Amino acid sequence: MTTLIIILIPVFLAVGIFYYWFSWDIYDTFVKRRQGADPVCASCHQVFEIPDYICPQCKTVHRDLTKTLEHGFFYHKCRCGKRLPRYFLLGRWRLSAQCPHCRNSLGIHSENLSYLVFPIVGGTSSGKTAFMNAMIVSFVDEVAKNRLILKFPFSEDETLLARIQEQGNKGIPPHKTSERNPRAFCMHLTGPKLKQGKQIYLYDPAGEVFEKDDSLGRFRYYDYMQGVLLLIDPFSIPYLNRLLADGLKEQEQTFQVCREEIENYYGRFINGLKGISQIKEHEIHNAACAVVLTKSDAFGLESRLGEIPRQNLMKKMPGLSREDAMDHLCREHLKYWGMGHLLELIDEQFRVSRCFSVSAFGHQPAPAMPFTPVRVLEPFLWLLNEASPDLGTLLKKQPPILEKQPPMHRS
Ligand SMILES: Nc1nc2c(ncn2[C@@H]2O[C@H](COP(=O)(O)OP(=O)(O)OP(=O)(O)O)[C@@H](O)[C@H]2O)c(=O)[nH]1
Ligand SMILES: [Mg+2]
Ligand SMILES: [Zn+2]
Ligand SMILES: [Zn+2]
Repeated sequence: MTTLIIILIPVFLAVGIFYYWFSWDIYDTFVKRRQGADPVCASCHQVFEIPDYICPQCKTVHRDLTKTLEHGFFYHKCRCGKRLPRYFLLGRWRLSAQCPHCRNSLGIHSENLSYLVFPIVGGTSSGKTAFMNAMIVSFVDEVAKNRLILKFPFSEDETLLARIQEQGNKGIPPHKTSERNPRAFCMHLTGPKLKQGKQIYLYDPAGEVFEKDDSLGRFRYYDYMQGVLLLIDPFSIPYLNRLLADGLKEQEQTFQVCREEIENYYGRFINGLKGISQIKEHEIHNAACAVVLTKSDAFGLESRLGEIPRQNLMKKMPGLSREDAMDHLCREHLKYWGMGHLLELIDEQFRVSRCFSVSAFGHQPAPAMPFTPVRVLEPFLWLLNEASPDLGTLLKKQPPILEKQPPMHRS
């Protein structure tokens, strides 16, 4: 009896270890642990452990391919006869994959991938779409300089980029966004110096969703985002809005100002965030918050929040980096304009925050005058660095380009 037990123990152990290594846990062991996050659907925003895989021969959808063992141990035999690899190491990642919830394609589905998710938050006409468009166009150029390989997992995003570039060259402002719960704009980055692929998701909903208390509960990506781009239209800040009332009235046909006060939509955003991510009342959210003051070309704002005042401040305070100097300038102005309390809230509620000033157009839009975006990459590169320091370091290696002062407009 004792001899039998002595023989059986190693047999059980061997079977256990064998099962562990060759069961679906291998996914965790070799890939998921490296990846650090579950796949995310760009369309319905759900997170899931394993996508559905599609047979390349008969297009049958296979759920839980990695878990079902009855049709084979290493390969799953499809009803058409095709053998589908069950394990990452056997090439499962080459199969087309789709979201198990909404069945939309996952586009590029390499299994060595991490997801960097950044929603844009801002009221109607705060400049979200103009900023996102300028940021994407500038990012594509930046990536080319850094020998990173950029792909678009979904062809519609590539088409959208071409349209944005064309409209930017003609100086045409974006249309108002109608989609309230949009799919993400996706970019996929790899490169010889990047150990792990990055899938970047940007979300730009219509500003109306921030005007109602209950609209944000559907935004599942608030739960797993690594950073947020919180947009503030400076001209919607009551102090500036009153000060420039006449000029704003005169230009209201061509220059739209966000009607919603930032403190209102920030409050709704935080409520939505708390509801979804279930963080407690005084808990700090682990994401980074980039506070972005838009439209710096308008009404002479560039002379207060632009390159020249930044350089002047850096001369006065030699220890300040370029980023710190811009943060300092923006914070001082926001406090002066009565937004000190908002800054305190942001600092309390997020792991880290930083302020930026940008112009998506570089000047007031005029026919056939191409947009010349100003500093639009700074908030994005900062967020990327906060979310993924390996990517941030690669992008930082490029020395910053000193911007030209954009043409000044009426102040
Ligand atoms: N001068 C100037 N105007 C800007 C800039 N960015 C946005 N605007 C103005 O703000 C308007 C609204 O910009 P959008 O980017 O469409 O704003 P949005 O936040 O996406 O608005 P919704 O889609 O309605 O939520 C534009 O049509 C311009 O009039 C900028 O960089 N400079
Ligand atoms: Mg928009
Ligand atoms: Zn098949
Ligand atoms: Zn989905």
